[in-house]
Amino acid sequence: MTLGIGGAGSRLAVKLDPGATIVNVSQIELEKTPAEHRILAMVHAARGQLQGSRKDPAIGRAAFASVKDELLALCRNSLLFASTGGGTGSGMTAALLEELATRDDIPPTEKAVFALLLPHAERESAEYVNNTLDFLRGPLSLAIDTGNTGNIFLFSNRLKFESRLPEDEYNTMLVDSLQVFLAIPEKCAQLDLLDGHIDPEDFSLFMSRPYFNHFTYFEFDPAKPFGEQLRSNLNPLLLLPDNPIEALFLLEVPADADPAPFYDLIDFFVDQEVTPSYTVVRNSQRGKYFVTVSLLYSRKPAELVEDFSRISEKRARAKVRKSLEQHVTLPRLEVNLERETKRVGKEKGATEEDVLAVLQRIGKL
Ligand SMILES: Nc1nc2c(ncn2[C@@H]2O[C@H](COP(=O)(O)OP(=O)(O)OP(=O)(O)O)[C@@H](O)[C@H]2O)c(=O)[nH]1
Ligand SMILES: [Mg+2]
Repeated sequence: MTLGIGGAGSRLAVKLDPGATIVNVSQIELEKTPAEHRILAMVHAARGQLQGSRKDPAIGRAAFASVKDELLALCRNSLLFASTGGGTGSGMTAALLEELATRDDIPPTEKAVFALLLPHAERESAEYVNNTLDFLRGPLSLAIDTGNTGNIFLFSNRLKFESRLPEDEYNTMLVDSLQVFLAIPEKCAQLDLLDGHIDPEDFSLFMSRPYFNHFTYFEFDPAKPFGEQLRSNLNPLLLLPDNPIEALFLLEVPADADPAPFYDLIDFFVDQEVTPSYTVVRNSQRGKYFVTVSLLYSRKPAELVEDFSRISEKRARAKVRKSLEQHVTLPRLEVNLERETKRVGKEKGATEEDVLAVLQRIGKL
């Protein structure tokens, strides 16, 4: 089952799965996206049904009440898409995550997997950025702490803006990329097995773990260290990963090539104290080794916010810093300027008179 909430969420969900269910507060936006199932969430506003959440997550949250039971049932064992910037996607998904966090342990087979789309902070509006910060720090962290979500993919719009790509083309890139990862169990079933074995149950269990999932894929050259190749082939559509807690890989070996290089990948992960799940298959269609790898990693809320700011530039970093400052209260330091200056002056080899003269000149004393 695939679910899409809000504008971006709906477009991505339907692109991945034409049978997806989409949810919106806007009847117009709902009708614009061809989907098999559409759910209109109601907002009881004085002016009747709204055309959108005006980038206000409070409206998305309020609308969640009207579809709560339906969404909770639908999100079981589902893949849910939403942007973290818009009002509908982030508000409704925030309310859903908070609801999931209140549940007793959700069994692995019923966990929801989240594909979240983050704005490119340097180029997108302050509302989108602030909604994202609230979302990452609050509901997302809460739900992960309770262990009640499956994997979380943190997609970013950075490359879309940097490469000036049309929205629909970028959506296709995101979905195609995700498909490569999701195709692992199918490839394991269809191609000739050489070593290891990831069956659909193993794959579902991996997906049900409450961690961030950074996946990527590339042609692997067994003559070079795997770690270097992984670092230079991280997925540019996703936020950067941290050290993995769990890992999974599929190595496709060309016709007549030796499967043994897969031991390099195992050694690499074992060095990081991770025992990976893996499958090695023969794929005669390939001229070179091809690896699809997924790293599950965990982040604290503040680190998540930093990850988000790391992909942004100066303007956005200032915005993120301001927002962090609002939440971190630093103790006030009482400093006697004259005493402190004399101390620093002494350390630096200047006489007290030199330092005091400078301070007087700049009007500090
Ligand atoms: N890649 C991509 N990004 C999108 C798309 N549509 C919106 N966005 C991004 O998603 C964020 C806005 O969220 P939307 O999903 O449009 O908003 P919404 O959830 O419908 O909420 P409201 O419209 O405010 O009610 C911004 O960061 C946009 O750049 C899309 O089709 N593709
Ligand atoms: Mg919208």
